[in-house]
Amino acid sequence: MEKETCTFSYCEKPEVIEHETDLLIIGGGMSACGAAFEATRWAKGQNIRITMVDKAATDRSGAVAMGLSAINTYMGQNDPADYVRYVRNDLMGIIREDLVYDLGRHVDDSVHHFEEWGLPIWKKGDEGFSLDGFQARDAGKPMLKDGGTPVNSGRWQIMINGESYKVIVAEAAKKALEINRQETGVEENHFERVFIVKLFKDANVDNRVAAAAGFSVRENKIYFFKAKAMLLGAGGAVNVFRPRSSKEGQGRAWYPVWNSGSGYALGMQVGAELTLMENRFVPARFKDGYGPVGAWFLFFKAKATNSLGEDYCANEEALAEAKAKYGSYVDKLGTAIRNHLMMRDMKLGKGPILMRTDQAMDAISKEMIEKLGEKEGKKKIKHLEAEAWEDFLDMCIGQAGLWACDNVEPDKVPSEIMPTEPYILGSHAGCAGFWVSGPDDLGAPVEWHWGYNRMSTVTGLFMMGDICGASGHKFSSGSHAEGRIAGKAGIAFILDNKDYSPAIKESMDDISAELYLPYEMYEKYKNFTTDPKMNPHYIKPDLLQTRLQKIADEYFGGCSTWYMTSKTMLETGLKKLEVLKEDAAKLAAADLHELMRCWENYHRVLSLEAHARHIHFREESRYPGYYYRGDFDKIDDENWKCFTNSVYNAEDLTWEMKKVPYVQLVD
Ligand code: SFD
Ligand code: AMP
Repeated sequence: MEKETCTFSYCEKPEVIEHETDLLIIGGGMSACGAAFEATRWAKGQNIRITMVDKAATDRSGAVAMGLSAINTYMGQNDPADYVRYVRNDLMGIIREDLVYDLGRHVDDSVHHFEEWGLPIWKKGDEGFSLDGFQARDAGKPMLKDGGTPVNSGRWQIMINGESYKVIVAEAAKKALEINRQETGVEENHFERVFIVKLFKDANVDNRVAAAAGFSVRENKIYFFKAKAMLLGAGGAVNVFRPRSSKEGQGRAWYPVWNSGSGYALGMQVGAELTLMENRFVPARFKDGYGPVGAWFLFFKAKATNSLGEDYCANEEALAEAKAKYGSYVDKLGTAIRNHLMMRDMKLGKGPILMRTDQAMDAISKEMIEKLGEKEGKKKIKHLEAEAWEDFLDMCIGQAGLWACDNVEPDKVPSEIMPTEPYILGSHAGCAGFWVSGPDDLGAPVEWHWGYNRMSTVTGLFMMGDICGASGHKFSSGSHAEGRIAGKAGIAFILDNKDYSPAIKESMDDISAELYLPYEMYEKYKNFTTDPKMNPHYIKPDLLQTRLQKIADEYFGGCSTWYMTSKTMLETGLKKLEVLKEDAAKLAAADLHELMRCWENYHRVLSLEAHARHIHFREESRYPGYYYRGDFDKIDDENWKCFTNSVYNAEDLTWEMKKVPYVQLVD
């Protein structure tokens, strides 16, 4: 088919705004806010300009938009080496221990800052019961940094009143950016509602990132940022697989629907090396509302059972069967294995799986009345019931709405939980992302360190949060801490390369034409049809997304095959994906919102392709409960206890795949 081009014969030419900076932060989420805060400190007095660009409004952008009710990574009295052991177990034995340890030794400082900035953190009360963040403050409990004792739900997780978590973290980042703006005298350094589409390499310096192009999602404007270094924190890939939610519920997902794989796509297209992209996260969630389960399992000590009331994680037969395939990894009962055991029971018809919220609340009530007496105990129980609702109101309002609609009173009836569709991410219980340089003081192989912490294999391009690979279980606090690590390293890189000035070979006209092509397509062909959704000349983003999700779901191990795939299924799906990628050149947008949808979906296509190619390369089932290779349904440590790395060549659309030895650093 002839390639379409944009000559602005049909759509209006946008205004082009060129912005030169030193450090460009792409994203405005947890990692990006950490980066802005830390980079500003190190840039002080150096006349280094820092700019943040976010596709949304930073106050509520990213995964923490709705808020959270726990901070899942806090060391407290724990040794970071233990944190490494925990992450390694949960991620089936293969992680970059240097990155994980590095995060563990820095993360608490981020949490202490959150509290100083106003985040209410639960504390242990005098009689051993928990006080929420406000009660703790009113009772004069000390802050964490001054020795206050948090309420740990699990070993690493602490409870917060977190509805405004993101607003609080964003405020500090925005303040930092403003300090930098005043110091450097620039007019503007925080761009919201600008969607970055593409990165560009330097015209003269080999393998060095130099610029980023995007467009405003509100105005007819294209933005072109030139920078000496970039920190990429644009989050994971959501809505890549066909979701379980359908029709009027469609659009609901557990992870943020607006994180569309830009983080992966932007880095991949300039050739940054990826690692463990086969990994994914399939969270067990409250059915249909996607409410997180952690607080219920860990804090309320609820048990999940099959419909017969049996603990599916304690079934001897199931455990023996799993051990025969997946070996000693089963003993650890990590997230993937718990999923695997739940799925087994569901496939045997022992569903629905139920979270016994009623029994948990009952046990807590008894304990409280026993310890505090009838009156005080009942008062405490009321407060706890409110907390159970707030767990969702803080971070997944839809789930609270669904409970209310279904007349669910969690203290009276259990609720269904269910494995969701897969998500590609690297900061929660998953580790898909880029291969980065680590710290040099932790005994890691020399080839894991090439100068600057968290710098990718593209010079000047740093990765953080969801897209920094092989180092999951960072969560919100760890992503912030990783942003700070990258922010500091980015400034060091700029200071060490003072004479560099970015230069690009592409013209602004060509870049504008590429970004606005979907507009031109729509305007050119919109009259060839009676229904603007259907057209022989173009494809609208929602239809492209439907095709993408169908391919992912049916060929790459989505819900419809119970997460099962194989060499032949992957190869068939990859062929369909190639055609879809070709068709993406015919994407059409009727307005700015759809223009964003077009590019979001293109980013999803690339993220999914990386995911599928990695699953294809790794000939074993390393992550049962996340996905299965039916043709290699076992863990094969002899051949596959290694990282799987890849590089995408966007010029000729080829992939280079390789194994990289895993090295254990912590006993
Ligand atoms: O309950 C572009 N997370 C949890 N972390 C915790 O610590 N505790 C919890 O309780 C957690 N849980 C949880 C969590 C997330 C969600 C959605 C729910 C529940 C319902 C995980 C953390 O939130 C997560 O680990 C971090 O936020 C990851 O940080 P980061 O920086 O990697 O991603 P981000 O915060 O989503 O920010 C992404 C940013 O990129 C922007 N962006 N900007 C410009 N151009 C583009 N093309 C862009 N594409 C994206 C976004 O706007 C955003 O600012 S629980 O399940 O365990
Ligand atoms: P979730 O709400 O499922 O995202 O979990 C929040 C935190 O609790 C994460 O750190 C999870 O790894 C952990 N978690 C969730 N469920 C369990 C469980 N059954 N056992 C141990 N840890 C869990």
